[in-house]
Amino acid sequence: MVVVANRLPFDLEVQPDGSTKARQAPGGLVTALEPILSRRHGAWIGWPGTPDVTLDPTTADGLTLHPLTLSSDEIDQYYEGFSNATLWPLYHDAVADSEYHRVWWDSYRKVNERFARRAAEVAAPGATVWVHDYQLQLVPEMLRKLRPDVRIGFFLHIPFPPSELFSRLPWRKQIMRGLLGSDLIGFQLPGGSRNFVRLARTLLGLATSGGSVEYEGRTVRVGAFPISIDSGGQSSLAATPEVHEAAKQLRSDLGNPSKIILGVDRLDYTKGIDIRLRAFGELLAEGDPAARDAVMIQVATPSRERLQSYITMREGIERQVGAMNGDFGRIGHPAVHYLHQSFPREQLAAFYVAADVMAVTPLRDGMNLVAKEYVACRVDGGGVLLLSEFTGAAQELRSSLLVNPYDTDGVKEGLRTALTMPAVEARRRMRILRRQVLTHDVDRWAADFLSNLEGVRDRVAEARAR
Ligand code: ADQ
Repeated sequence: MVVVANRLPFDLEVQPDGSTKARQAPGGLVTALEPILSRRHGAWIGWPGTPDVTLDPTTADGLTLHPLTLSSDEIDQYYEGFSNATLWPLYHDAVADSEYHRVWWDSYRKVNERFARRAAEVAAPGATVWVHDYQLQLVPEMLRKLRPDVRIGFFLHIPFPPSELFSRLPWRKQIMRGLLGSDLIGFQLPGGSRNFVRLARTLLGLATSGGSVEYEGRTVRVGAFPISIDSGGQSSLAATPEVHEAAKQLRSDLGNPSKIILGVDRLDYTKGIDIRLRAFGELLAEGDPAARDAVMIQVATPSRERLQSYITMREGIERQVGAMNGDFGRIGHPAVHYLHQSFPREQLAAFYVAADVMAVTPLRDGMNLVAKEYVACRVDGGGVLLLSEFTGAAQELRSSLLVNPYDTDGVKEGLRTALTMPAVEARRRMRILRRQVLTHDVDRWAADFLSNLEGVRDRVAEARAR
C-alpha cells in the first residue's frame, strides 16, 4: 500500500554525517495509517517540508518514506499559489478571494505529475494507492495512465464546493478528470459527494447514479467518509495525572476565573477566530454577568505565514486582541490570552481539560478535529462545545450548541448560553457527544475507506473473470 500526500508524516533532518533522521510529526492521519502501513510494509510519498533538499528514501517502523524534492519556485507556485491561494479559498465558500494564474496551474500540473510518477515506481503490482487532499487532485488520472493495475483511492480533507463555485476554475474539467482516475473518491460529507456527482453529470456529461460515476468504461465510486481522531488515545492522555495537574495549574495561573473559554486553530481566515473574539468582546462591553469573570484563551498555530491574506488576517486578529485587553483587561488579568504558538499534545490536552467552553466557529471547515479532540478529552463528562453549523463535525456532533458564524447575535447568544448552562444539561449533552466520538475514531474511518476501496476493485476483478 502506498500513501501519497503533500507532506510526509515525518520531518526529515539531515545529520552532520549526511544521514537522515526521521522525527514524527504528530497527527491523526499518521497515527491512523502507520499501523496499517507498517503491517503491509507500506510506503508514503511526500514532501519533507524544506524546499530544494534531496533526500534518500528511509525506512522507519516498517514504513518506507519517499521524500520528493520541491524547489522554492514550486513551493511558491504549486503549494502557496495554486493549492493555498486558488483552491483553498474557493473550496471554502470563497470566504477569501481566489487568485487564478496560469503559471501556478502549470506548476501544479508538473508537481502532480512528479508525485504520480514516483507512486508508479514505488507501487507493487496490484497495490493499493491512497492519494490525499486538494494539492494532489490530478494524481489519480496521471497514475492510472502509468499503472492501470493499481487500485486508486482519493480522499479530500477539505469541503468540495457546489458547482456554482467550482465552475469558476478555469481548469475545472482537468481537475474533475484528474479525480475520476480514482476507483473510489471520498469526501468528508455527503454534500461534497453530491456536489461532485452533480458536476460529473453537468460539466462532463457523464452518466451518474447517487454514489457512482461512469467514466471511460469504469465505475468510479463516490462517497462520504467523515474523518476522526485517535479518540481512545486522546481520552487516555486526558486521564493521566500529569494532564489533570497541568489543567489545574493553568486555571490557577489564570487567577481562577469563573469560566475559561478556549479556541484552538491554525491561524486561518476560514476558522472564524475574529467572530468568537467579537462575540466575547460585545458581551464584555455590555457588562454581561455571564462574561464578566470569564477569560478567553486563543491558541493560534502559525500557518502559511508568507501569504498576504494570512498576514492581513493575523494583523486584524492581533489588533482585536489588543483592543479587547486594552478595554477590558486588568493588571495581571487580560481578557484574552493569545498564544501564536504550537504546543505538544499533552499541553493541548491540558487546555481542553481546563476549558469550560470550547469555541469552534469556522465559516467553513471540512471536518474540524479540534471539536472532536475536546470531546474526547472530557473524561470528566463536563464542558460545553460551541460549534459552527458550517463545520463537517456539526453533522455528527448534534448535541453541541450549534451556531451560525455569520450571525454575531446568534454567536453571542450561544456563548452566553454556554457560559450559563446548568451542569446537568452540559453533562447530558457531553455524554451524547462522547458516545459518538469514542465509537467513531480514525481507525474506523481508515478501515471503512480501505474496505470500500478494496471492495470496488474486487467487484471489477470478479466481473472481468465472469
Ligand atoms: P485543519 O484545517 O488543520 O485540517 P483541524 O481539523 O482542526 O484543522 O486540525 C488541526 C489539528 O492541529 C488538530 O489535530 C489540532 O490538535 C492541531 N493543532 C491546532 N493548533 C495547534 C497548536 N497550537 N499546537 C499543536 N497542535 C495544534 C484539515 C481540514 C479540516 C479536517 C482536517 C482532517 O481543514 O477540516 O478536519 O484536515 O481531515
